[in-house]
Amino acid sequence: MRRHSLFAPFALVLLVAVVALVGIAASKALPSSSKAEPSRSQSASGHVHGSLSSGRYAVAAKGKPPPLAKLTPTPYSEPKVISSRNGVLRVTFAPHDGSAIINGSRFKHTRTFTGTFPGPTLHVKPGDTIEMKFINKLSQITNLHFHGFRVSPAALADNVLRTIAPAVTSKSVRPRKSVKIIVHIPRDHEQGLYWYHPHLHGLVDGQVYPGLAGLIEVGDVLREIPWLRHIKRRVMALQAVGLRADGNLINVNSPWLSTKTERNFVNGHYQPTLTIRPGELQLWQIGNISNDHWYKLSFGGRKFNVIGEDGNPVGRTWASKRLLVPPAKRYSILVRGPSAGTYYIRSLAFDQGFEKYGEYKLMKVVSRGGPVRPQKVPDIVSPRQAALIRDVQNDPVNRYRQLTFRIKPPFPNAFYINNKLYNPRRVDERVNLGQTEEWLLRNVSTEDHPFHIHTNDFIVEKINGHDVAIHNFQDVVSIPHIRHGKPGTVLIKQRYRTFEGEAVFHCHILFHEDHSMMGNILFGPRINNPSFGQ
Ligand SMILES: [Cu+2]
Repeated sequence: MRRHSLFAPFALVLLVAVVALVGIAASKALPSSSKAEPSRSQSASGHVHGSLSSGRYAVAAKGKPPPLAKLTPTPYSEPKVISSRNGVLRVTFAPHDGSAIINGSRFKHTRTFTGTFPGPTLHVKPGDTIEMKFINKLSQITNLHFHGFRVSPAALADNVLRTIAPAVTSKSVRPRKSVKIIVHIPRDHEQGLYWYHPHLHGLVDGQVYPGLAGLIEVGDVLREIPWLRHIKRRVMALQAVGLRADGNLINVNSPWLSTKTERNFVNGHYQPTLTIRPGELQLWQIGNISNDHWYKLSFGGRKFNVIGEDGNPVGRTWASKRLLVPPAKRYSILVRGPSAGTYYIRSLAFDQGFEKYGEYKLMKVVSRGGPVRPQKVPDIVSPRQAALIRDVQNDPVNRYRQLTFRIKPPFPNAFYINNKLYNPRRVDERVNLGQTEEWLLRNVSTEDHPFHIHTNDFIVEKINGHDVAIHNFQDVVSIPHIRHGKPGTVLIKQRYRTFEGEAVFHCHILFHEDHSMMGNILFGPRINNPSFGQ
């Protein structure tokens, strides 16, 4: 987005190239009325080989920015819910280019699964099966990831190494071909908030940003707290996009897309208003399904009571006045209505090392109505999760690995793990089911990276060498950037519980992931270790 200092010489060359190429494209190919902005170049296979522009690292745009859409707050609402019935969730997803309503107005150059921004919320229970009919109506390849799910990463399930070709190609229009995605959710699956998005390496940023993302609720995070089962529940999908006054989305790779032109949306609404009664306890499940935005949530010094993180119930409730929500992170929190009045959920200023976010209002909270009898915030949420956390803490470490995250120009393919760029044909780490490992994640770059691994979640033991309280399992953790020459570090511990197959670990800033900050992990056969359960 903004100019990257190391990037300057390359950027200059790129700028010349962009101007030249866009000029040629505009004069030869595009009708003069076309308002489409230049986007990534693609080979016939759909893989990206270099970019016309470099997204976050694009050269600073010169001249006048396009006028931005004027946004006025619209009422709070939630995405449409699609629920499983009799153990099966049947749904058709047809990702396509088009337009969608964002904050009450229609915007072009969105990409959606079912026409809505964000996508529908899927409700499933542990033990259910998702049977999805998937019709790829994009002009490029794609696939689908169930972020945070502990399910098979193979075959027709949560397989991000799968390539789903377009159903319709520009050269020959064939009948719309659908494929199946079938995901069996284990009976003992953790219950909480998850999400879905495409995961085709090289194309993820450009598919998630314009709208190919939505929430999934698995079971009920309040399942083990019977006295709170009937409280008001909300799910909130956070997304960041740039909207132009002429009704177009600012392209993900446009030099005009920056923290200054992006606006933030809750379920597709700009600064919506929520209501709560004084003393009332509500469950808010918040998911950051943006392509690269970081939120630092605050309720004016009031406490967020965290009962779930990344779809995992906590053992014991923990509370915080601020919640850092890196890309892909989810929190399930209990919020208590303050005394009657108007309040705001703000995102506070946050320096990610590269992006410097300012403070802004995300939602308005109106507390009104008669006070309710205050419900108690539970101390213990899930004894079962607490036991599993203790077990994994006590597991002997079968192997210790170190992963170093580095940014090394030239851009855009500058994002390394252990000095390697992602190669879909290479297995980077081989592990075995039934084993427990510690990984030291080291960040030697000047920006934070949100680390994510598929299939098996982890506990975080240390950050920058200091012990941290372990409340719950996670599937995303921010690796802090280098400070005063000292790499940022996070020590995680992970037990490989179920499902053989190949999956990935990567940075969840999607531009970084697309530009190779990713590796393949092979979950090999179970090595029997009598001291472990599953
Ligand atoms: Cu990153």
